[in-house]
Parts: sequence; C-alpha cells; structure tokens
Amino acid sequence: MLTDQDIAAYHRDGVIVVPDLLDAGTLTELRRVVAEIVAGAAAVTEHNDIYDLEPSHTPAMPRVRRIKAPHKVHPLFDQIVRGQPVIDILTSLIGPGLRLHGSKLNIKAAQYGSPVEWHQDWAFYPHTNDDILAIGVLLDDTDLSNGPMLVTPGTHTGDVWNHHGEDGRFCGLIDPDMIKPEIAQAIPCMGTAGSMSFHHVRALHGSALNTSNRSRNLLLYEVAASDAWPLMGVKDYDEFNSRLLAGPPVNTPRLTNVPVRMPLPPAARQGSIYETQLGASKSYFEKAA
Ligand SMILES: O=C(O)CCC(=O)C(=O)O
Repeated sequence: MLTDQDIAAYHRDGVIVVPDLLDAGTLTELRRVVAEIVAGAAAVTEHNDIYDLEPSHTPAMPRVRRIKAPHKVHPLFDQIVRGQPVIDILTSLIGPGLRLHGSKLNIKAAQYGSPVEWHQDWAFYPHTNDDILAIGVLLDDTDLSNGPMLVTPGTHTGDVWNHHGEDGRFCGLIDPDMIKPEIAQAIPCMGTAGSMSFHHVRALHGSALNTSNRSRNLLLYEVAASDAWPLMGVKDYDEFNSRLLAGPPVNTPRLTNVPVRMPLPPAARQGSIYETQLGASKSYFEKAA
C-alpha cells in the first residue's frame, strides 16, 4: 500500500516510483515469457500486431523494440495488472473504478535500444477527465546508464503541448526547443527490477538511447479511472468493458475542465510511438547508428 506521503507526492509531482513490488518468482517468469516472445521475432520481417521492430532488425538477428500489447499476447501480463498490490495502488491514486487502456513493453536492448522523444501520453489518448496514469514495471535494474524513463515533475498540471509536425499532422512529440526548461528539470525513474513507476497521463517524459551493456526493459500499463472516456470514441462497448480492472461498467463519463488537443489529423506513420515520432523534423535524443 502507498503511504499518505506517496499519494501526496503523486498528486504534487505527477510521478512516483514504488520499490520492489514484484516478487522474485514473478519477475523470473516474466523475463522467461518476454524472452520467448522476443525469440518469436525470428519469424518476422516487418512490424505486425505483436512486434514493433528496431530499424536494424533481421530475422537472422531479431531486434524487437516493443511488444505492442503484451496483455493480449500472454495471460501473465493481465494477471500482474489485476494483482491486488497493483490494484490497491491504482485505487488510492485514481480509483475506485479502473479500466486498462492499453499495455506495451519497451525493450531497450544493450548498446542500441531506441530512445522515445519528449511527449505527454495525454496527447495520444485524451479523455473526458485526466485521472489516468501509466505504470512502468522495471524488468531490469535501472539506473542512469541504461536509459531510464525521464519525467518532469509538476508538468501534469500545466500545458498540453503541441505534438503536431510541420505538415500539420500529429507526430507524437514536442519540439524540444519549446520545453528546454522542463527537460532540464526531468528526473529519472530508477530502481531495482520489480519496482514500478506511476506517472500521470499529462506528465512530460522521454527517454534516451541505451548505450550501456545492460538491457532496460520496461513494461507499461495505461490505466484510466472507469469514468474517464476516450474522446476518440469507443468502437466496441463489450471489449471496452472487458478491460475493467475494478468496478462496474460506466456509461456516464465524468467531464472535467481539462485542456485537450486531439491527435488529428492522424500521424502519417502509424503502429507505435517510434513510427509516429518519425513524422517530426526535430528530435532531442541521439539515435543508434
Ligand atoms: O520506454 C521509455 O522509457 C518511455 C516510454 C514511453 O514514454 C512510451 O512508450 O510512451
């Protein structure tokens, strides 16, 4: 459970890291499942519904950048987000009703794992209210050397920055020249494997190339209060409700006074944040050779 100080820190900063939430057995099993899924990329030559691939991927030398929706690929991922320790924390931050918006596993392999440019998740999936966060489960010990996620405290109550490119289309990143002071104040989400970060949907964040000789795998779950409804709409109400983690279905969305920019017109390149961000002419982080 979180302390009152943890809850206050989340509301003040828009980000907290809770140490050692996963037990050693679950972590070992999780790593085994991830290795098995990654090995499956040897049969793949292009991005598909499961894999987002590094630019240098070949079937002979599989390089996976992201497993796109791990909760749809293996039941263990669903079990973790529905486990009591996680539900208790989510309930104290944005509960009681909770719905999984999505999941993804960003694989930053040693030496070349790709950066993610500065953005706010809110720009990708605005809702009727912003009681929404992302959980980042550290699958590796994470420190400054292997590309931790960087989050700027306090940005969750401020602007919603423009995430559109020069062509007027959504490109999923903010012009780094517009956010120099905020970038300078970012803090790394670090800890031992099994720790979890919780960051607000409007918090500014990004992360650098992994130039170390250790991997940095980060399992992300996006979770919304069940009365936060996606402004891009609900295509399948049963599927939407199948993602409830706590509480009954809600068809009376709660509307609050939140700033919104729609991710429209849609990105020229779809499929993952890495592809979407290629639509921008400027970037901040160094890329792999
Ligand atoms: O992998 C990371 O460190 C950043 C994750 C992120 O911001 C994203 O995938 O939206």
